[in-house]
Amino acid sequence: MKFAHLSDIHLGAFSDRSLRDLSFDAFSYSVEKCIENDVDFVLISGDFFHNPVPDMSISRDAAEKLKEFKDRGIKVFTIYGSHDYSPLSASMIDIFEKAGLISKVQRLDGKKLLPLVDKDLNISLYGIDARKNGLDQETWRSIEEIEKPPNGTIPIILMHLAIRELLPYDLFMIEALNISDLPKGMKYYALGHIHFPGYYELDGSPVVQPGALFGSDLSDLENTAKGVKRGFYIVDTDNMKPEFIEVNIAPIILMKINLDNKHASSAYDEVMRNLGKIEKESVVLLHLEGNLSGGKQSDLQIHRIKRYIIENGARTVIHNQSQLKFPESQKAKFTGSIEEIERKILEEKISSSKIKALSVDSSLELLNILSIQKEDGERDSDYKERLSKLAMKILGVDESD
Ligand SMILES: [Mn+2]
Repeated sequence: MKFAHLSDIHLGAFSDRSLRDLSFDAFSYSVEKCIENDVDFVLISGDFFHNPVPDMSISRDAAEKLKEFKDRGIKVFTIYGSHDYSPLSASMIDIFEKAGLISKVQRLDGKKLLPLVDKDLNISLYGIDARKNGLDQETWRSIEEIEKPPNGTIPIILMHLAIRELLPYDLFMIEALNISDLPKGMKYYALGHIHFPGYYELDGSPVVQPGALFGSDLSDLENTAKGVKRGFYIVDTDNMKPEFIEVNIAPIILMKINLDNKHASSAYDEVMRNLGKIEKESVVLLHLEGNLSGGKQSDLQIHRIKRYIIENGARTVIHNQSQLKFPESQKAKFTGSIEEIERKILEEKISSSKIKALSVDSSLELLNILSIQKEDGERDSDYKERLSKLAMKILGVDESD
């Protein structure tokens, strides 16, 4: 018997359309590979979706893929990840479960963890759901007893949390369990949460972390560009040996351009000078860094640079200039708290404005609207409407106009 172990698929992550599509393609390709390899069941160790209530189109496409498993009698088991768990509303995972496309594994009786026993597959699945950030280990720490699996079944546990021994070097400071904290006696430990692949053994049983299937943010993509492998595992239950199936859906290229002591307007030329051959359909991560000698944001001509890279074959360009510093002279004109600085800048701009402007207070109110967060489960359209209603009110515009 064979099973697949995937994790951190994060469907619906990324605002960039191409990246969101690629993350779905990675899942779609993995489903194909699972079917091709004749797996009997599939484990997903959390973060199937990036949000508990994802976009309708992503949910539809995901349902279509899960249906391909169902039509072939391949059962899919999951736990909540920190991203697809919602304390307030139902999660899309719950809807898929009700529709019979996926089964949630966690069974708790007070402080006792029970297995989900599947007689057809002869497996006992234990699962620990994640909660929101920081609470990932809370459920696990509260468990006092684990019910024994029925004789002859294979015990497997799914967990969405960090294990110290499987952390990459640069995450060493995050809160994590030790391998010795894991319950003994399982034949396979299906981990999720950390976006790097990792492998360990506990009393001869594999402790496996597939990592992110594609990634959920730019630092994941940067790690892919630097050589971190993306994919999932297929395990033969005869020998419990996990085999990594690489999922390389598009080339991801990191382009770092150092602009130390250069004027902002030289960015375009520097990119041209450093631009190697752009692989077709690649994702280019353009990182501008360094201390500029002069110039301002608009001198960088980001749009022109992006257009050039796209015209030369890239699928998309994601630009990051968090490590780029403009000259000191442009900074620190005002000092104080953020609120005080905002007020001073507005006072200056409004007093020098030749057109009729809003008052400083109204401008600040308007600015504050932009910091209102979307509520958990709120639809994009409802959120936009809520914000624009508030803005209209401040502007004194009658909505029926
Ligand atoms: Mn994740």
